[in-house]
Amino acid sequence: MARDGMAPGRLDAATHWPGIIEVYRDFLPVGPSTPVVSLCEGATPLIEAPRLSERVGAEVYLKVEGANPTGSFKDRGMTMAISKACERGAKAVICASTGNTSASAAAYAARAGLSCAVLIPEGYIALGKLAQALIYGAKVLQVRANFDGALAIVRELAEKAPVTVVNSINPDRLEGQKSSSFEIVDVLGDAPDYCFIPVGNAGNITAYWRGFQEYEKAGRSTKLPAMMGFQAAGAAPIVVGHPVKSPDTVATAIRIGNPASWKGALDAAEGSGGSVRSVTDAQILDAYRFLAAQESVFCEPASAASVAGLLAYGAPAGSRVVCILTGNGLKDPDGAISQVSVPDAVDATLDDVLAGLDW
Ligand code: AN7
Repeated sequence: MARDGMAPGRLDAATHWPGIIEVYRDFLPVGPSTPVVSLCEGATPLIEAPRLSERVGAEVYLKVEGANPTGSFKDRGMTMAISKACERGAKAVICASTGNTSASAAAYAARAGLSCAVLIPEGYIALGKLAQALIYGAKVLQVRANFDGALAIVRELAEKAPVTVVNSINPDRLEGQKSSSFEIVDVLGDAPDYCFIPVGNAGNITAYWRGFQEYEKAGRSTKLPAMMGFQAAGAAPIVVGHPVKSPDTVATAIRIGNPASWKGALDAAEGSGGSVRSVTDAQILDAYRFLAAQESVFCEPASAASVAGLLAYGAPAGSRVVCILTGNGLKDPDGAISQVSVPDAVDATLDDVLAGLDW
């Protein structure tokens, strides 16, 4: 069945999605002369999660950010950061990254014809993300440090070289990322009661909170959600109240010990009546497998922290909950394979296949 307002039987050019800058221009710091560098990011699925809803007794939706062009929510921020960098005449961009920022920066920089350098922590980046940064043509340096160490070098470097930092310390990034809150309100007709979200460098929770607030001020929603942020227990500086020197978690995307937007996360949690709490790696992996097997959404381990938080701490009966699934499961094939057993090959005979299927 065609949706209302859509021509049946074909894609309607009038409803083609041109990316978050064109759609939410009124809420973004862009002008008529800003060159828009877009890969049609945004408009990601907000899908109902019937089994999760049943399990927690709430009305739960999943915001599938892995459906963005490079497979993570970073594209929302990167379309803004790269467009604004171009407007200001930048020739090169740089970031430190646990992987997704580097993939997105590399893609949008290539699109804009900018050169891109990325610093990644040696040995702690999912294979798909490394592949992306390299194939999009970025200059990739593996640094013998964790993310926090790599970001410190990027900050230092930016003071000496004519290069734009596209980490979320760049305010344009958060401006773009707040667009996901707009989409959630547009689809649901109002803000949800709760927004569960993974927290690493804490830019995204800051951006979502800003988005919900701006939309409410503009009369697009009647309420604000409580922001529920979740760090991995081995990398939970905001929860323990001090930087963590050697953060450690299976969720490499959020293996961060000293978040740049620490204050933004606290403001979001406190200002919304929410909280920032931690979930263990075991809880993250349980949620990760549950989402794939029960809701057919294959996200990356860090993304599952939001649902792990919902499963661990719950939500009031009947409340409307949106869990943000920040990145695509295909980013981290090793993470998935480590959770399943890969079957041995069988001979290509009917008997062997039937025996292998155990039917
Ligand atoms: C899938 O790519 O920090 O709290 O360098 O990739 O805004 O940092 C990634 C972070 C959650 C946490 N989920 O978001 C990077 C990077 C996924 C992520 C986060 C990240 P923030």
